[in-house]
Amino acid sequence: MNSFLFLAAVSALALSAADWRDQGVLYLDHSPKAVMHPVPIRAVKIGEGFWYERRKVNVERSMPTMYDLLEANGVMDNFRRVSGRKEGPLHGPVYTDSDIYKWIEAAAFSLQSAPNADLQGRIDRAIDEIVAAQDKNGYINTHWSLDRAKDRFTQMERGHELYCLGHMLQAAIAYYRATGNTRLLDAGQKFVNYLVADFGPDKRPLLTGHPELELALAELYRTNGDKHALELAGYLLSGVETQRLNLKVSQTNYMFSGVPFTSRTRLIGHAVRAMYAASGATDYYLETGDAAYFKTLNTLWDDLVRHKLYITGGVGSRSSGEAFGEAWELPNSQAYTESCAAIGNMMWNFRMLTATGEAKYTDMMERALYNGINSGMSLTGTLYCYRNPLAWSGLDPNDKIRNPWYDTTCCPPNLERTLSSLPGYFYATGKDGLWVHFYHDSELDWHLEDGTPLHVTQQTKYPWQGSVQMTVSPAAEKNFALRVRIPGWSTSTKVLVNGAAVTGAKTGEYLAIQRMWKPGDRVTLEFDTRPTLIAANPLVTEDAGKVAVQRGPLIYCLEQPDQQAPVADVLLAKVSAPFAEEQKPDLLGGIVMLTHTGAAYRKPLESEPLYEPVGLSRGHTTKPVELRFIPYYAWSNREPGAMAVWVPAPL
Ligand code: FUB
Ligand code: ZN
Repeated sequence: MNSFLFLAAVSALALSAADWRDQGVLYLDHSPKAVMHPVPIRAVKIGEGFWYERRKVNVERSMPTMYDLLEANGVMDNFRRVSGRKEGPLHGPVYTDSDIYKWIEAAAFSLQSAPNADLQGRIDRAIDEIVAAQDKNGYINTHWSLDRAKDRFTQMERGHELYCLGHMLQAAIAYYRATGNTRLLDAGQKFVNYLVADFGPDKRPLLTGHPELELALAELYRTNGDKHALELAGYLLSGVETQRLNLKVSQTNYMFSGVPFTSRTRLIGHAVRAMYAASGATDYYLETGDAAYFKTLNTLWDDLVRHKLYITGGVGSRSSGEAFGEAWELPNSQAYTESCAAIGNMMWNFRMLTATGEAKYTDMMERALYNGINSGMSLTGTLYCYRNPLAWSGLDPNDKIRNPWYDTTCCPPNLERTLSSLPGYFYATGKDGLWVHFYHDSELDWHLEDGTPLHVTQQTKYPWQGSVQMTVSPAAEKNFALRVRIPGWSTSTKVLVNGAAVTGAKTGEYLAIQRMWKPGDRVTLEFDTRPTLIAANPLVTEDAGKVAVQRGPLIYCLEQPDQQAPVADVLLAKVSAPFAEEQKPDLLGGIVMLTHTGAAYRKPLESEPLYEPVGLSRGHTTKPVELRFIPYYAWSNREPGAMAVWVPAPL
């Protein structure tokens, strides 16, 4: 049997054996190093509250309007051009195909939560156009077709051929898990089969350039058992082709994927590439248990949290090369912090969580999700941030941070797919029970790993309030461990089962409550959401002498419309003074606003000299003002103006 037929046989066998409906955002049921198995998206219904409105807007506004914009900007015409269905020019940059793939993935995730004939119709029409543009040999990429077909795989550092395939596979898998339909998956598998047949150490060299295919190949392997896909991921991560392709790879190279993954010692270069490479490498570790990968992943993670992480969960300081900076190089207004990079951070940490069960990874996911990712989409769902800076001068009213469309429009559909896959991040099963990662009004209908049906509800106003009421109802009395996450920001937490206190809760860890659970058992969690002032390591020079405000998982900021003085002129007066907390149901979709005593320079700083002798301290000429903080994610949803996360304070 030739390898193509063999693969087809493997694929058909695995596809009929596994129930597509039961596969989560990551399908880890057979992954040897996974300590938990995420539940499928459809098992979790998100109720009223924080994410409900965001997700509703995502389905009703964001995805339909983004699809229309993809059409209007010629993304689908690129496929029609290659299939011969339409004549015209090629549109967009080299990675343009990936945007419709990410959109399909987003829409397919939402179908896993609820049917939607409009989105389903759009997906089906898009798939029809895509499949029609595929070459007989399986190759598909509209940029490298027709007159450019002769140049395929000649510019692998920048060509994005495999990056686009990675997104195609992810879209195909999400759609398969929504519908059981394998049309796009078959097309993606055909391209993979072509790569496996023609490329490799003893064949033609291959390189991803922009990592992405690696994690998609691992998920393909999990979906249909195609071992060649996993081997291909390992080959790409190994960086073995650097020499054969005569690439000048250095530690500061813009291209991240040419470097053998296990030789990395710090996060450098393009931030999204780094996050996707780390995600793919974690996937590879989850399947193979290769210890060298795990060691490198831990080294990189430490580099991230000790040196390169924004308080919002955003990553990537520099616009030049969309890259990480040096250690502690974390500028605020110049922060690049691309939405896709924060999403990549969440993706990587989800994988690290499933490999270890350590809550520090869930904390990181939550930090990115509520702040640096959530800021990426406007409350209307139709304007997006590509960059997510932590300060904004507001001096140039034409400088718009939120836009409906970008020439490189990678972030909008990435934000959409994150929101539509959200229920899939809430729970996972393990061999001895259930893991609870996130909190929100919600309902879980699933089962333990021995098959016992399990219904769990959460009632909460999280993140606005720290109290979570859960009911835990196995179909019949059952002894198992319920692992509830105690967030790293909750410095004192109470846990009760049926009103009786449970001891042992530790901040930033999972608490395993092992007992005989009966239908209707009640778990109460009381997290401490009191606002906290955070200081940065003084080596972060931009934040020296400043504080940031955190309440629960939310990072706050000052925005001009709420202030009594220019944002640039204010200080937080007394760090020991308490915050006032006020629910504002009609402001910015409903928020808790924080107020604190502050001071403002009597003369606006913009009228002061650039330099002056020490001793003429401007601090003596202040007047009292009230500082009003809003959650960072909600900034730039009103008239354009200044914003600051880090505020000067007498420390
Ligand atoms: O190169 C494809 C995508 O475009 C990257 O992930 C983003 O950073 C943007 O450069
Ligand atoms: Zn992006």
